[in-house]
Amino acid sequence: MVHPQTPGGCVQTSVTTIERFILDQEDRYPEATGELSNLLYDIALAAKIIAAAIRRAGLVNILGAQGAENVQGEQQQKLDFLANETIKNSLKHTGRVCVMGSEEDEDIIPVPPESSVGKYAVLFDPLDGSSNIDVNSAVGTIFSIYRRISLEGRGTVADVLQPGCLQVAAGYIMYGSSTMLVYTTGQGVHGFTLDPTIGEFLLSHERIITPRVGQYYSVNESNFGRWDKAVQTAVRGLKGDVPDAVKPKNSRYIGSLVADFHRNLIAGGVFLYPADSKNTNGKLRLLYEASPMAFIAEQAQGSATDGLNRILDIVPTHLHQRTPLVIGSREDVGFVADMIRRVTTSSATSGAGSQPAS
Ligand code: AFP
Repeated sequence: MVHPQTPGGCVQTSVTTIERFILDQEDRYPEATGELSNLLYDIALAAKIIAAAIRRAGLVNILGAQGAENVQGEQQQKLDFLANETIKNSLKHTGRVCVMGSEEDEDIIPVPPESSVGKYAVLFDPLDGSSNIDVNSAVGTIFSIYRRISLEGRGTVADVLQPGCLQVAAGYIMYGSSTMLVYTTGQGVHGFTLDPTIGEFLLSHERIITPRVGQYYSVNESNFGRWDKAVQTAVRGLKGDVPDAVKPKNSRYIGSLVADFHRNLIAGGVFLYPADSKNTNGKLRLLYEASPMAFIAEQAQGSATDGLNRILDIVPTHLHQRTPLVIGSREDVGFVADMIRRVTTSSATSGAGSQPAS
């Protein structure tokens, strides 16, 4: 990582800020208007405000539930609310956005009538993994940007219901031991670490490539008994049941998608949130979680499926749609798909169905 103040006390005089990096990338496209670059800075600014609030959370009385429930019927945490408002306020008056969608809001979020509109639709999960907030574990923000498809006026729901393969940018901010912003505009994946002493995101991970085979599998195994036989067999395989097909992996699971995904992106691994008998379409949201992470995974040469099908090809039908997710190192995601396909086919031919194994 590049840090302006090295441990020896020597000041590093050549650093790449996120602003300079985005501008350098934009220079490669003479037709670029700069609108997307500015939108990415707007998000980076919102991230700094949220990071500062999270750092102070233990000191000021903003930890804990706010009282209201969000559209998923979950208790909204105070920091969820703050993060949601911060992002909306950072984007709605910029003239770069035509409509927004947030995991915390039931409907699309229009740009206020007094503000001009731009050509982008932005979707975000303002504070993912928020049940970890009270125990001081890593949480994150996830964002996804599409070019509008409506021709004029305020954006519409059609602008946000686009398949992930049409994203123009996606990224996440991880509020962990340090704050990191990782994004892609379809030109590779780049990571920046917030230097709190100067308040800037500095380039720390240029062109991230995820290992083809990972060392970790990440899944909430307390759901094991609720998975169908195909998923159970795949997870057993990752643990070492079929060493000829896949090297046994170590388990790591935080329960905060950004943190679990980020670790596997850097170190290699596969994250799974399959469907189960309670969450029959999986738990994670296609638009706010799966699609942006899938875009990043593919740009880092990893992959992402719903178990069988590519996430980026799914055409959403509603804002808060859920999907099963298997994401990470390419060969590991492929192994899970192979196992699911094999067990499902053999259960269908034997007439046994793919019910949970005993
Ligand atoms: P919260 O935001 O409610 O904590 O949910 C986090 C999340 O959407 C995602 O970040 C995790 O990967 C997943 O849920 C964890 O779910 P389980 O607690 O069921 O394992």
